[in-house]
Amino acid sequence: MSWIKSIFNESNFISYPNPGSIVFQYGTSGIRCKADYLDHVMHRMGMLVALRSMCLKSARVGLMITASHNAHEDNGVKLIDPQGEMLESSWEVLATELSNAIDDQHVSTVLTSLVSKYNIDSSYIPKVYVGRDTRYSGKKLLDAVIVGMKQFNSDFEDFGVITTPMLHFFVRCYNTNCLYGQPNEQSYFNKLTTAFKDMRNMCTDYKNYNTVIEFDGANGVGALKMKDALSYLDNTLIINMHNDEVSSSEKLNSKCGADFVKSNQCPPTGLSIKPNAKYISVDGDADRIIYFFVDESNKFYLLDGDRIATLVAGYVKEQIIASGLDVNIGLVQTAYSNGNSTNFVSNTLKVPVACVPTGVKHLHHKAQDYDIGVYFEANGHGTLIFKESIRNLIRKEASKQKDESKLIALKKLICIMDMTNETVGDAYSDMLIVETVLCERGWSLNDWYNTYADLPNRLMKVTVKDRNTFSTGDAERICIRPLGLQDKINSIVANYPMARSFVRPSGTEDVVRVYAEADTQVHADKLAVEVAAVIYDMADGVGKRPS
Ligand code: 16G
Ligand code: ZN
Repeated sequence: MSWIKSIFNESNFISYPNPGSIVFQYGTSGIRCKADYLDHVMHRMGMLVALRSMCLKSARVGLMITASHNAHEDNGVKLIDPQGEMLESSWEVLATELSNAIDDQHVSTVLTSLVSKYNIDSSYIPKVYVGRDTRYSGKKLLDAVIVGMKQFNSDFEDFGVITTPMLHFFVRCYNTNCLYGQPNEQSYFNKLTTAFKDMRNMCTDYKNYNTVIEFDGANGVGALKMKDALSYLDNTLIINMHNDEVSSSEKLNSKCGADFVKSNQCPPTGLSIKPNAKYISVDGDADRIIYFFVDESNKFYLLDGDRIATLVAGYVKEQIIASGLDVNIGLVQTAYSNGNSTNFVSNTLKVPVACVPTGVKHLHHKAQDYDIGVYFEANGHGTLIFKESIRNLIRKEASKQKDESKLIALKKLICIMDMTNETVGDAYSDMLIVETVLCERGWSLNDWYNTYADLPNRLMKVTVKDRNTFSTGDAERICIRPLGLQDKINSIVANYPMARSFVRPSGTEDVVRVYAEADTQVHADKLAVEVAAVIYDMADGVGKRPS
């Protein structure tokens, strides 16, 4: 009998039956659905994460329980690979298969074939870090994960309630022998915030820059951890907390947080809006961040992931030039990035831009092609990554550089590196970087907003009978199936100036998404509706026809 089968035959094996009412899919953001359906999924993910570690010869891996910006009734799970990156794709397929397996017999068959495929040796001790967001359901789901991990005698550490990016950071710390930092909250805040304060000390003239931030914590873990961060920041930033009620679970992401503000293009509820004040919203697990402000006439201005990317890429490029190093930088976006941000990056910043399909792992992967890769989704999820050799080069040059201005640029690059969580998008780290660049430039949010003008745009959803009949190509910019749809989109787009539109099946909701941009808001709105109506007609639309 295989060693896997014998685990299932032990008298103390605890069974978590699959009620069979839902089909699960491990997508770009793991598995997510109503928390009530997740017990058996969590138990199986506990076993899978243990095997992932064993397969990697006891490297430390991570498991995060979160449903990010989803409503409070939902929950989910995401696995983290040893360098703090997303789980390898071939294992995503296994996670899907395991979650849908009908009974223990089926689970043990899937695990047995996994063990033989990867030749996993039972003598490796699995090592896992686990964490969860503030959702009420998290604790119970964690218990199921622990049962699964214990069945494989895992050595695990539970970090309790933490942000998703913190867990990614801790996993990398462990596997780099702590070269990246210590795997604990204190070291995380110390590393990032010390670099931020060092850089702040180099800034002599703040001009229009304002240190006061109105912080929308989405009533989630981002608010909790920002409170912890305050003692490290030593008043370098004045952070006024809003939407920080983590004890009332149903308030999580409710009419607040980064996803709400970005999707609805309006301020969150739960805070008063003062003209020209600086607002930040994060999402329910604090891996996304967006900025916004309103002017005296109450007009709303959003500074999203595209804006953060251009701000950061432009600044880092300047420092590279000033340092005299021969280092390349590139920016990675998705089709959702505003056309004018892409033009600005290529034509004004003269930084190469790549476009990849939606989902952080695609952006992260592409960013690795550059010495320094900056990637952001328009929704505010992103970071920058440095090649190991470039990180070492910058530090080495700084240790021997005699030229004062080159040395300053190198020191600034080191600070930026040290305040970056390179493993994944991180609202806290991203905030420190944005605040640094704004301070260095002496900019208000209005100054930042005026760097270029966004093209008016509109997002829509269409519900169809089966969104799996849709497939896309060219980084989601072309719709391949249903056949003939792209031709129709092209002819509609041709009627509007500066227009662009694309459609893709959502990975997280049962809908097809439509993006449209054009010279005016009226045109963008009309374009979106026309494209949505064509989808509805060609793909068995459900509910009301878009109008
Ligand atoms: C997930 C992705 C996010 C992406 C979004 C798209 C990660 C960690 N998260 O939240 O990057 O923008 O899905 O959702 O990869 P959609 O497929 O429903 O449009
Ligand atoms: Zn998130």
